[in-house]
Amino acid sequence: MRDEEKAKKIISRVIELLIEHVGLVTPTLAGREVIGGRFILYKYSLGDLGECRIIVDGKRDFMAQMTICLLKEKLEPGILGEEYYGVSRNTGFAEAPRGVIEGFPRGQKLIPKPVVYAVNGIPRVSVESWRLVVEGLVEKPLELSYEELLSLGLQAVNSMFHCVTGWSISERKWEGIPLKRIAELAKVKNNAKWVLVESLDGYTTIIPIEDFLHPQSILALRIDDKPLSPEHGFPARIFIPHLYGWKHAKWVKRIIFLKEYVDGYWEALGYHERGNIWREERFKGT
Ligand SMILES: Nc1nc2c(c(=O)[nH]1)N[C@H]1C(S)=C(S)[C@@H](COP(=O)(O)O)O[C@H]1N2
Ligand SMILES: [Mo]
Repeated sequence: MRDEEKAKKIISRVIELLIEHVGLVTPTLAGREVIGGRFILYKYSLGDLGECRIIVDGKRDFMAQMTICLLKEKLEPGILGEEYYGVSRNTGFAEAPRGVIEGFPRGQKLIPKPVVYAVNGIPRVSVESWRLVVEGLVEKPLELSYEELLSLGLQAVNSMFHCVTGWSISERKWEGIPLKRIAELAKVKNNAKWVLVESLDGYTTIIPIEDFLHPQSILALRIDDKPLSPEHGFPARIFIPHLYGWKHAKWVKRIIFLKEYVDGYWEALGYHERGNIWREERFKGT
């Protein structure tokens, strides 16, 4: 199979480089996943070293990219070079997405119910002691309780939701605090370029400031007139209609404004810095 051949070619090159720098490594194919009907993700296990994910673009005759997740102390990312390593970089910002809830993005299929994702499990949250912390490049760090958030006033956003793996759910009524409002309350400094969101379970994701401040971006507390359910992120999750689902961190604990880009959980595994659904920004470098 052609795509698998391409993946094999990349993994052999990676292994050569690894052998040169760390010694003998044997990859074993651990899984294959079709993403967005267009990319094929091959997961190779590298034993102790971690995992190597190779993404092949089935349509264009070109090896899209790969990202390698290794024990940091064993291997510095730089040695694989930009071509082979999913180098984190700011690829610039999109024009404002045309009609955020209009149309249907390429490579997506509607399914009736969202799939629940929880890479680190579903945390139990006591809403009385839960606080949203807002810090980093702000003049006024915040610590807000659930009640305080509610009192800021909710904005409804009727929108679909799109997971990067290719499933979407139809329009729902998401309600929450505009992220722009939170940024204003914290008096975000103008050198802030990225927003790292951290969840109670340790999950993280990173969002460009432009997308964070978009008028339809909210810290969602409710869906379809009910509070979020525990598995869908109670008490609060990010909801940004024009970004893929992995940017919608559930069980949010901390919002940190940063000057420089850092990888979150999926970004470290090769997912895109921004993740705009209209530009099909699924993986870094695509
Ligand atoms: N804390 C946390 N947030 C998360 C995830 C996760 O594993 N942990 N998965 C993300 C991904 S990949 C998607 S598609 C959506 C899925 O939302 P759902 O579980 O409510 O369907 O949650 C996102 N937020
Ligand atoms: Mo996702």
